[in-house]
Amino acid sequence: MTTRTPGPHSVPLVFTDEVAAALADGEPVVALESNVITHGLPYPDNAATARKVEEAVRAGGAVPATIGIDDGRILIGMTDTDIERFASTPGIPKVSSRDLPAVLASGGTGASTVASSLVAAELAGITFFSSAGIGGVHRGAETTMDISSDLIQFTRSKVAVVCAGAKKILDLRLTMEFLETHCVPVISYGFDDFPAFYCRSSGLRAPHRLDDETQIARAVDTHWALGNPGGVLITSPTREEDAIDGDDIEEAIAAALRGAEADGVRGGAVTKYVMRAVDRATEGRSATANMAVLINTAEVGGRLAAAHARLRREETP
Ligand code: PSU
Ligand code: MN
Repeated sequence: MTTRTPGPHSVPLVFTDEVAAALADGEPVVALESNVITHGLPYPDNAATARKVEEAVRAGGAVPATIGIDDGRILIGMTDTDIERFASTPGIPKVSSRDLPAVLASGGTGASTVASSLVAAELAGITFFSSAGIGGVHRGAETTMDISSDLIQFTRSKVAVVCAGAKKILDLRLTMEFLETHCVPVISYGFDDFPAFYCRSSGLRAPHRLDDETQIARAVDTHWALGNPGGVLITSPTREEDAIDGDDIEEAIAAALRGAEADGVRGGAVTKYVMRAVDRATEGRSATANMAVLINTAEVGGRLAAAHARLRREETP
C-alpha cells in the first residue's frame, strides 16, 4: 500500500502497490465503482462478481482499481480483503461526489458511485473508468428533478467512461438530451444504438459510432486537446447471448416504479428498490444478465484503456 497525502488539507489516497506501479509506468488502469458491490447484488454474489469484473479488466489488458472510501481515505484499488469486507458488511452507505467532503472529513467509510469514482480517478491520475450502468435522468424527473450526479460529473472529471448505457428504469431519452446539452461526447463502440444495460438497445440511436479502438482513444485525447473539461462517454452493448429483450421487462419496470411510488420510496433509494423488484419479477433472469453485462463492460473497458495507453506511448516522443 502506498499512501499519498499531498498536503495538510488534501485528500488522502491509498493506492495498492499494483495500481501505484502501473500508473508510474504509464500502464493502463481502469477505475471501478464499489456501489455496485454494496448495493447492486446480494452477498456473496456481489463479492464473486466484483472479483470477476476485476479479472475481466485484466483480460482486456489493464489493471483494475476498485474505488472506495475507507476511514476517511479514498482507496485507489482494493485488495481481496477490502472487496470481501465491502461485500459482506451491511449498511455501508452509498457515497456520491457531493457526499465526499463530509464523509472524508469525518473519517467515514462508503461505497463509491460512478460520480465519486470519477472524482477519485482524476485525483489518482487514472484516465479510464468502467461501469455497466451509469446513473441518468429518472422517469418523472420533470416533477421530481431526480437527475443523477453522475451526469454532472461527466462534465467535470477528465476521465473516459466505458459503460453499457443505463438501465431502462431511467428516462433514457432525457438522459441523452442532458448529455447532449452539456456537451458530453457519447461514442458508441461498434454498435449503432445507445445500449440499455442488459438490453442491447435503448431504441435510441447513438450520436457517434466508432469501430476502431485506436480512433476511440484518439477521440478521448482530442476532447481534452480541444480544451474541454470533463470526460467522454463510450458505450458498448452486452453480448447478444446475454441480453434481455427490452419489451419483456418494460411491464416489470412500470410495476416496480408504481410500487416505489406507493411505498413512498424517494431519491437515491429508488434505483435499488426498482432493480430488486425487476429481478424478482423476472425470476432472477435479470440478475444473471446483470452479472454478464458487468463483466463484459469491464473487459471492453480494459481493452479501450490498453489501446489508449498504447496510443499515448506511440505519440510521446
Ligand atoms: N445505474 C444502474 N445501476 C446502478 C447504478 C446506476 O443501472 O446500480 C448505481 C451506480 O453506482 C450509479 C448510481 O453511480 O447508482 C447512481 O445513483 P443516483 O441516481 O442516486 O445518482
Ligand atoms: Mn438522485
